[in-house]
Order: sequence, then structure tokens, then C-alpha cells
Amino acid sequence: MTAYPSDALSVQLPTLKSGPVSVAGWIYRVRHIGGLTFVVIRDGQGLMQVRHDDADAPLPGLEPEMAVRVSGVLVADPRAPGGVEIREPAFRVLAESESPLPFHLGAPALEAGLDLRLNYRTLSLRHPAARPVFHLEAALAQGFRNCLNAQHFTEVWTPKLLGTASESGANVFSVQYFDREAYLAQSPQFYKQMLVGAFGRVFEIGPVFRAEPHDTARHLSQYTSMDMEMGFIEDHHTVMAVLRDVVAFMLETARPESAVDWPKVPDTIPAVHFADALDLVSEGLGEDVRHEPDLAPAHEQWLGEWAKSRYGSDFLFVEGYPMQKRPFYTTPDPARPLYSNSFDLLFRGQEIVTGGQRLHRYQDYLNALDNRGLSRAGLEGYLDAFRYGMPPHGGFAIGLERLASRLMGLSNIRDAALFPRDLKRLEP
Ligand code: AMO
Repeated sequence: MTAYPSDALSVQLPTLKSGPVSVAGWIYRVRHIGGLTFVVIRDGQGLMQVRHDDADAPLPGLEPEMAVRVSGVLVADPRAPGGVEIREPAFRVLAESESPLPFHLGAPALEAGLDLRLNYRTLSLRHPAARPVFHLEAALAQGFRNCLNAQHFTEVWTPKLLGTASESGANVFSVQYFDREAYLAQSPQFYKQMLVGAFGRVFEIGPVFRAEPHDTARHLSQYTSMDMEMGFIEDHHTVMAVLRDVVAFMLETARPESAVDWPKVPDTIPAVHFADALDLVSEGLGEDVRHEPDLAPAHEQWLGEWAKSRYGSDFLFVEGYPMQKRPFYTTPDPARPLYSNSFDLLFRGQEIVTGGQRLHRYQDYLNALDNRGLSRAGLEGYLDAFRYGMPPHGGFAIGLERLASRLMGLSNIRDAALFPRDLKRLEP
């Protein structure tokens, strides 16, 4: 278990050798060993050991998860977690905790099944093993933001209540909006494109909603989308180059001190065309998948292993997905119009990013909607954006929980969401 000083102390520790100290946190563990009682206090940052000599005045009744304040003398002791411990403690109980707890929190690993962990989320988040993924997400978001700010992107916040579906009608949540129906945003897609016409380069980190009918380990009904969109691009390759730098910067920002096997982003991420990817998978799996319009999870997995052994890369671009599987706003490949100027980025065999070049001419949008039998109703404001000199543009969206759970090697994306929403879960 990682042992590190509690927050009150982590600020003071570099200068503090020994002396009077006061810390606050929750009772993590109490152990009696040979006339001594060792109490480990936990706060949002770490653990601190407190040593009490049983010959001294008795301790108050201490139960796991009580909130306490401890005053005493800080003493360096290499045997203690973090190399220091508090002696001669005086405990003040700030809040009682019910017992028994639904699961034991004082062990190095949290021994509770996924449902139990999620049902008692505020408690399971107290376990030190449950929180690193959320610190990682915060750092990844900070890296995303800092990288794009440095490249003169403007951070924006777009509406989440929409009059039309933003990706497709299939997995959209509808809600009652006064006397009419509205939809929860499946992405900021339309708005980030519209804003390119004014700001040139924008990004957003925000919630998106997908009425996912699949109960899988990689889908949530609400997740955090890290979106960018930029104007005046050559084609989707301009966007892929920016994405490479953004991901490299994010990983550098978020690299934990103790990281082993932290992925390295190659200077140029290997890229394979969708059609070639299907050829490779067909040969590799010994099963003809050349007719497939999309990559199944097993195909992505195989391609991830192929990229690792062929290029030593954890990352692989697949570009040129068939137009039939991409949304109407996608630009076709001028040389092979059945394929698109779009891409996915796979990380360790799983899609974590989708992006591409968009149509930018008004008439192209009208044609694309007509060809797909889609109505223009409700899209008027979006379509207007393309009537007044919208430049060639494109962008991408990274799924934050997907990336973080993959980086941490978590087997279920729900552990990378504070309060996950899925097919069955709307509480807590
Ligand atoms: P897409 O729908 O592929 O593209 O989503 C982009 C990325 O979001 C993540 N993701 C999910 N994560 C958790 N649960 C889900 N249900 C879920 N669905 C998607 C994935 C995925 O790669 N507008 C386009 C992006 C663009 O072209 O700019 C879009 O939303 O990591």
C-alpha cells in the first residue's frame, strides 16, 4: 500500500522534523501490538500512523471511519508508513461512524464486488486504492487543457439540452422540456463546429449522454468527453498530428511518480487504413471480416497487439472508416469516396478517440442529409453556420473514462466514473 503523509502534514513535512502537530482525518485501522496501539489516520491525500502507549491515559473508543482530530508530537521513525508517526496523541472525535461497515476498508485491497462498491460509493471512494484513477483523470484533463491553451484554442461550454440529436437518433435520451421534447447532448459536435466559424479553435471538457443499450465494461450512459475542433486544416491528418501532441502532453502531465510501464507516444503514431486493417485482421484471426463496415472489439484487440509487436507502439491510428458508418457531417475521402477522412485512435487495443474532417460547404450538408434520408428540421441553426465562409475544419473527442481505465488497467470502466450511469444504475 502506498503510504504517504496526510494533507495537513504533506504541506509542512519538508520543513518539519519533529514537534507538535495536529492532523484530521478518518480512522483507517487500529491495531494492538505488545502494549502499544497503532492507529492509522487517513485523509484525502494519504495515511499517517499514530502510536499510543497503552500505559498512558486510555484512548476514546475508536471505530473505523470515525472523523477525528489528533494532536501530538511528530517523530521520525523509519518503520512507520511515510517515515514519521505521531506520538503522545490526544484524540478528539469529530463524527461517529455507523458500524458494522458494509465492507472492510482497512485492508490494502478493497474486497467488495462492483455492485456493492458502487451502491456505497462515498464509502468505497475512501479506500486509497479507489481514488488514484480520479487523480489521474484530473491530471489528464489538466494536460488536455494546458496543451490546447498553449496552441491558442479557446475553452468553451456548449448546451447539453438540445432540440435535436447530435450524433444519431439511436442512442439519445429524450427529456421533457417545458411543453416539448428535448434531448440530452450525445456530444458537443454541432456546437464545436459552429464555434470554429467564430473562434477558429475551440475545446471543451464536459459531460455527454448516450442511451447505451449495451451492458458492457466499456460503455457508460454518461461520460466525460474531451473535444476539440479547429479550422483551416488541410485534411484529417492535420487533426491527427495535433491529437498525437495532445495525448503525449496529457500522458506526460499525468505520469505518476511511481509509474512502471507508462506508455510512450511515438513521434509519429503508426496509421493503417481501415481496408488494410480488415485485411490484417482477416489474416491474423483466420476469419474473413473484409465485408464488415466497422471494427468489432475483438478486431481492435488484435490490431492493438499487432501494433505493439510490429511498431512497439501502444497506439494505432485506423483511418478511412467507411462513410456508411460515419455521421453525415463527415468528409468523404476524395480519392475513395466510399471511405472517409476520419479516424479512430486505438490505445492498447481499444478505441479511445474518434475524429475526422467535417464537411464545410452548405450545399454539401444539404446533399449529405438528403442522401441519407435525414430531415433538416431542427438543424437550421447548425446548417446556417456553413453559409458564411466556414473553413475546412475537423476535430476529435477523447473519452476520458475510457482512457483512464485503460491506463490504470481497470477491467471495468465503471471504476473510472465517480457515480457511474448505466443501463440499470441511476443511484447514487
Ligand atoms: P464517438 O461517438 O466515437 O465520437 O465518441 C468519442 C469517444 O468517446 C468515448 N465513448 C464512450 N465512453 C464511454 N461510454 C460510452 N458510451 C462511450 N461512447 C463513446 C470513446 C470514443 O472514442 N462527435 C464524435 C467525435 C468527433 O468526431 O469529434 C464522437 O462523439 O472513447
